[in-house]
Amino acid sequence: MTTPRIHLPAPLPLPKIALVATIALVTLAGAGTIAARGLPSLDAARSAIGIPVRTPDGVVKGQEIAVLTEAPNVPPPITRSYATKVIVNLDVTEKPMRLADSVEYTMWTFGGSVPGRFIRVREGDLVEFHLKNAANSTMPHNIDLHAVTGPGGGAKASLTVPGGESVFSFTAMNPGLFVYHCATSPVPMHMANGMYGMILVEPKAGLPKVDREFYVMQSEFYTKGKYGEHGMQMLDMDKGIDEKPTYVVFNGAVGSLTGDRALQAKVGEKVRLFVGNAGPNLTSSFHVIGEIFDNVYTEGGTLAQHNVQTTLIPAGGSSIVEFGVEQPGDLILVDHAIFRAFNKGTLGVLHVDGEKNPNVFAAIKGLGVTAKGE
Ligand SMILES: [Cu+2]
Repeated sequence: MTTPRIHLPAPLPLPKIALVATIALVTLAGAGTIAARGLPSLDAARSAIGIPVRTPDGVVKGQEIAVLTEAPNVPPPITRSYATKVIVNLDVTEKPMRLADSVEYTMWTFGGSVPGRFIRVREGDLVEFHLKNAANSTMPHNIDLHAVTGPGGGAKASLTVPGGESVFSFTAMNPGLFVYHCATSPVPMHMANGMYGMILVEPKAGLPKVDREFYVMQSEFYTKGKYGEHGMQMLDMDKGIDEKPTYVVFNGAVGSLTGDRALQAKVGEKVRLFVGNAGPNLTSSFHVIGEIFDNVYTEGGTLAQHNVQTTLIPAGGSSIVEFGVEQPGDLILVDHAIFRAFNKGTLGVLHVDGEKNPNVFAAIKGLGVTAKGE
């Protein structure tokens, strides 16, 4: 009869015993704290972030006139290291514009385009906003910028009759990518007619350098006629109330980012898209077919997410997405609520030129049918 052998672990040297005992004591103490105070990790997270009550010191150096751009262009990055007074001159005009091939719509615009002009300021800047309403406008208009801390985002102070001009000022206290829109009654009508755009408040430290920046804004149009029905189209308020858009588009029209108007980049470049969603109703599932977002500043705020396939953009919200382009070809921008992309117009192209890298992607054997350019 053999005696079963019991293998005992080698005795711990003294310093290791001390370490294990310390860890055990700290763990026990931590458990006691949780029991006594609830959820200390949440408290810790809150105190780390804080809830600042901001008070601008009013110290600004000099002044400049804001460079405003039409989508898909973005004003140049801000190189200033101090706050200044930025004068924004934005003119509201109402005019017939192309919604799709042979389809026109009387757009109400901020700066003559849909979406409205892109505004770029720096955190801490004092913005003096001049809103003019063209003399031949049929309506009063105003502006609510989500970057504004103040009544109605500036809406009340900026209500402007045809032929008039309103001026108000605000300090851009929170960095981020913000939507602006008209907030004149009836608000849904003004928004459905094209009155929206975006303002970027660059953080004091700036944004990481990239090779290309583009401005893309999704929105819906509700027309009396069906999708693609030729001629001048009128707003269908019932479709708006039912949230059943006829068109869902990027940058104000079907095909605004395809063919000759496709966005352009080269292999090896870093791309940043400032993406907004004006709604007025739908949430966007923004996706780029053939790419993965390396960075996503969720909801246009400060939190950076990584390795994202599709980012959700609420109506009246935004997202900043960044990615490196590694392979030539056409990357396709869509709302991945996919009927919108293929049947309502939410389709754009980022064309990438450059050398193929078979280590990134290689088509080995298919059905013998190769699409042009693949
Ligand atoms: Cu308006």
